[in-house]
Amino acid sequence: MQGVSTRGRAAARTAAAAVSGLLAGYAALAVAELVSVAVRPEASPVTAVGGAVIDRTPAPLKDWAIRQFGTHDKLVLQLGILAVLALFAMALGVLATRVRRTASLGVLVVGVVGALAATSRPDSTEAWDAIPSLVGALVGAGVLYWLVGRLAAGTHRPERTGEPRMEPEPELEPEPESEPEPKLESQPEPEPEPEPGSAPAPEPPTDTAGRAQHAASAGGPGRRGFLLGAGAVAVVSTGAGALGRGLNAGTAAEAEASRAAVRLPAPASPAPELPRGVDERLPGLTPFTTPNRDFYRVDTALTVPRLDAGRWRLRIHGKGVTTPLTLDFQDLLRRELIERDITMTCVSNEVGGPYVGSARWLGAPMAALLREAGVRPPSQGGPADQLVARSVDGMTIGTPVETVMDGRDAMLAVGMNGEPLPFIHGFPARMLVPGLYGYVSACKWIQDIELTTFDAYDTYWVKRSWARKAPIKTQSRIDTPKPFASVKAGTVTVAGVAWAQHKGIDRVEVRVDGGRWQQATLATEGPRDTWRQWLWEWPARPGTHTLEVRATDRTGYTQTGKRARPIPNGASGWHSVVVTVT
Ligand SMILES: Nc1nc2c(c(=O)[nH]1)N[C@H]1C(S)=C(S)[C@@H](COP(=O)(O)O)O[C@H]1N2
Ligand SMILES: [Mo]
Repeated sequence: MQGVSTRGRAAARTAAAAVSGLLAGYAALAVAELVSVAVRPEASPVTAVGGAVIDRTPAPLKDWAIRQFGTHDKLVLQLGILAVLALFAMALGVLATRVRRTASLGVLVVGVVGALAATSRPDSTEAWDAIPSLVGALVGAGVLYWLVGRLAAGTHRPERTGEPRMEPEPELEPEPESEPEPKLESQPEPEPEPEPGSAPAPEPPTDTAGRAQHAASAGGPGRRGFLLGAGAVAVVSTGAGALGRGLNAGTAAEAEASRAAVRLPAPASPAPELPRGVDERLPGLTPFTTPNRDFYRVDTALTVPRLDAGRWRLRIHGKGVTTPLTLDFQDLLRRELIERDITMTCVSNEVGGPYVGSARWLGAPMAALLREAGVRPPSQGGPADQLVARSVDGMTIGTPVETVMDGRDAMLAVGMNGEPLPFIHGFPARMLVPGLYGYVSACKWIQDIELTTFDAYDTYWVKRSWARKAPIKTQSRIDTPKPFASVKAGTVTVAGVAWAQHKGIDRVEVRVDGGRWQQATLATEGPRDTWRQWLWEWPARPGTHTLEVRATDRTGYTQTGKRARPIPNGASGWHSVVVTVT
């Protein structure tokens, strides 16, 4: 039975080594979190690596992730990164029992990857962003080296006194990695580290088993020494991490206080009152105005920027700007604000998808601001045809200057449905341009507007093969009945929304099983930049049926049935829903 218990001890030792690796990783992340307080929260490694992964994810995979996980995609990504790190850390821990220094260097290499990710983020302007990852990794490497040293000491260098060792190992066994221990009779020659790709050692490495066996005679003290060390690392790391979290949260709390203190002024130009009939209020039908808590969110930010309105500035500068401007939040609030109902849509929205929402926005008109800065649209001889908005998190969004100045209600929004912008929707200010997809118009957490040309500069998504210009495509969606719903034969109300922002919806038609298109009833028309509800009473007969919808906008254009993926300039095709009638 000796063999079995030896193997049991070897397993326990491997487990302890894996735990050492985990603790080293935990310590590294905790310290990095703490150090990121001094740099910026976005420079903490998981956020940085996550951001770098997002930037490099091919569009189809990104679309897939959004489809699979919806708004949880970022959480899933972070958990995934943590899982990979945990596996890696455990492997390094186990490796460290053989080659302690090499494994500890491995931790440093992971730190360098984190540092590179942090400095390669678009919002990273300073090499400082590397510091949290590097410092964290140094600490992690030290912890691994130390803990595994205690483990080794516990298993094959028992204290003669039988007392647990409380102080760190006497700066431990000098390398080479293979132990220069007085050889125990039972132990084979120290094995050289295998070459990458070399044949596996003919014998399983027995030093672990040998040490474990020896540990049996060593008894508890070594194990206790390791456990004390491990416990200390866990406690100190948790403290450091919590402190880091707390301090980062403190900054966030200031931002929250600044948002709570905002008093939105009354608009100089209030939103036209919505006719009652714009909202049919049918069960299952999307409401005309989307409450803030239900409004879709699409962005690349792993940590939502929480800006202090008091410190916020917006710069307007670039080609053809005769008077560069720098505005603070109060400057913006003091302007003649407009209030408008506007329906926003994401270019990533699939036919029938959820990334569309309508809110009542309050903001400063952009055309007036640009004119004050001396900007003229290209049609009046201005030299800049592209307006590039930059956010504090490094997003760049390019909009045609002509469109921003063509008379539509392009604005720097500060209010959404009667409250300051929620943080996730861009507090303290964001851009909105009715009629354009968000990625070419709706910069959140905006801090800079540069006038330039489309020839001179490609923005974030354009670099990733999305279109430079992207007006929203006329679309319609069936909200009820839901796909694969089962409904009772008789009159079934089919209803949904249709949108063609800045054009307006003229007609919606529905057909069943590829039959004749039939006119749907339109809800009362709202402002031109909003969507429009529609409904159709369907005399439903038993069986499985396919419902399809298409809209015609006020330019006379009828939605094409030709299916297109969202990339490069928005999905097209008719939304269809299969239902069973019983
Ligand atoms: N800073 C920043 N602004 C951004 C984005 C982003 O990733 N970062 N995404 C854009 C996209 S693709 C869309 S569709 C809208 C979504 O705005 P919402 O999240 O408020 O609905 O924001 C736009 N503004
Ligand atoms: Mo989007």
